[in-house]
Amino acid sequence: MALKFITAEEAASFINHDDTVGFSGFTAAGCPKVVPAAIAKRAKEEHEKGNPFKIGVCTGASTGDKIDGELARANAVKFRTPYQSNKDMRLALNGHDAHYFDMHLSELAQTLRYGYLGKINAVIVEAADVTEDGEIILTAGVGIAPTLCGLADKIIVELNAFHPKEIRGMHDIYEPADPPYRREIPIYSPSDRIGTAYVKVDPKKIVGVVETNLENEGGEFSPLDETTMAIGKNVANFLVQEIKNGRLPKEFVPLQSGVGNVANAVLGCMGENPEIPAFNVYTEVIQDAVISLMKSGRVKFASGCSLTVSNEVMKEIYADLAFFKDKILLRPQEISNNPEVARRLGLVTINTALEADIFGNINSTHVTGTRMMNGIGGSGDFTRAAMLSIFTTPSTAKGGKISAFVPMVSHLDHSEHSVKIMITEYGVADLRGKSPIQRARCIIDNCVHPDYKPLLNEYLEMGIKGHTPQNLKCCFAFHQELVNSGDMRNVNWETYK
Ligand code: 0RQ
Repeated sequence: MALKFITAEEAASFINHDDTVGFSGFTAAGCPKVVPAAIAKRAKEEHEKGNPFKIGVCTGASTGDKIDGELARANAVKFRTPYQSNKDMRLALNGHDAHYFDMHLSELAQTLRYGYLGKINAVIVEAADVTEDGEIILTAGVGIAPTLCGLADKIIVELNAFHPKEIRGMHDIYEPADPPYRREIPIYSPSDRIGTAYVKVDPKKIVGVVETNLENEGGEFSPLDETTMAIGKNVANFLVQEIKNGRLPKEFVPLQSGVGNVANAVLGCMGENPEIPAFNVYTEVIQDAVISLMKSGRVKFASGCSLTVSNEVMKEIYADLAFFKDKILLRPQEISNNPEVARRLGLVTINTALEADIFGNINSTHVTGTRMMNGIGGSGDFTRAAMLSIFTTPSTAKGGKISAFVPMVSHLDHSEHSVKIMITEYGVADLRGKSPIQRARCIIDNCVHPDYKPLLNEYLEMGIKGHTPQNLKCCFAFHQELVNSGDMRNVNWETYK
């Protein structure tokens, strides 16, 4: 069946008010770029005519500004799932202009297949290649594209010439059967290939192909600062000790690490540490540090859901595909983040806390318990299933006015039962085999900023009884003080008791 080439505006005309629309990609990698902007433009035009125009938006994870930014600014979002990190989308979610379901990333594909989120009317998918018989070669990110293509009534392809057709072979597309027919996912090592190189769709569903030639958005890393480097070194040194003490196998286990500068620094420090053997990565986002460690032989193989790398590194990969192609596999997030596989492979997982409490509970998502920052992302998929789950955070935020450690988290994403290790620029708190009061002492001694140690010690010294010694009148004093005076250091326990 011949492919029909259309403009972005024509593609946008296939999308109607109240539709649920899926987008390919994971982070800005692999996201369509011109059709979402055309949908946003269409929404604005409809609004000007007095007509409603809002769509449900399902993606792999966060996206570029072309999806989340454009659609949020056009007030064109009815609901959004499963993860975002865009300032305008954040405003829309926190202002109740759009509803947000913050979901474990591994669960979204099956949630859609089970029908819990209703019908998928259309999917916009970025491709490096598409054939007349319906084989789509994805680009730098997979996300939930295979599931969306299976479920959607209409498929719009953004054929992006920036990505070479020769990327074919870097993806491993696999969808498990749904219960009661599901079998084990047969991945026993990060490099195991279990699926196809392409997404196979019914070619009759492809309503049009829009040609582009555009780099991924964003993806640059800020220069590493002292705090980030100290966290990275603390993680690397801790893992070396674990190997020396026989608590991690000497050949090491695959590593998962979250997004951002801290994750990039941790990987860099691990790569530089000669006492850590060359390792494999089984993660969601493959960042710049992984690629540079691959070149130096320190990372042997990386399985992920996206190449969330700077454009400079993306070009490097494409210039030397022969080197990288047998060292990288891009999988759907249902597989890259699969808890069954994470538990089997015995991952060391490293994710970021927005705040933690002294008893080891983690808030990764809500500022002062109310305002959504980004979302839980894949951190829950990996943390609960890990062999060793690590959370990192700088000990303070906003120039010291906010302590990352509080008596009780204002929102809970990862509980004390799943969190094994906390690491800041000050040190490491090993929470394994410790009671709540022991965990609290360990975190205060090793991770908390000196400005906040006396306050948190005083909290414990209030003599509160109970297995977890919380004072229900004072447990949110840090947050209340931030609201009242703008600085958690001003807490006076007498005011709150
Ligand atoms: O604010 O942007 O105004 O400077 O939060 O903090 O320290 O720059 O760190 O960019 O790694 O983000 C948890 C949000 C950290 C992220 C979070 C303020 C701080 C700054 C950003 P500014 P940093 P990061 C991967 C897996 C989700 C869970 C996860 C995240 C801004 O890592 O979304 O790991 N994780 N998922 O000043 C108020 C606090 C604060 C605070 C920091 N306690 N209160 N503001 N900030 N702590 C995702 C995927 O699955 C794709």
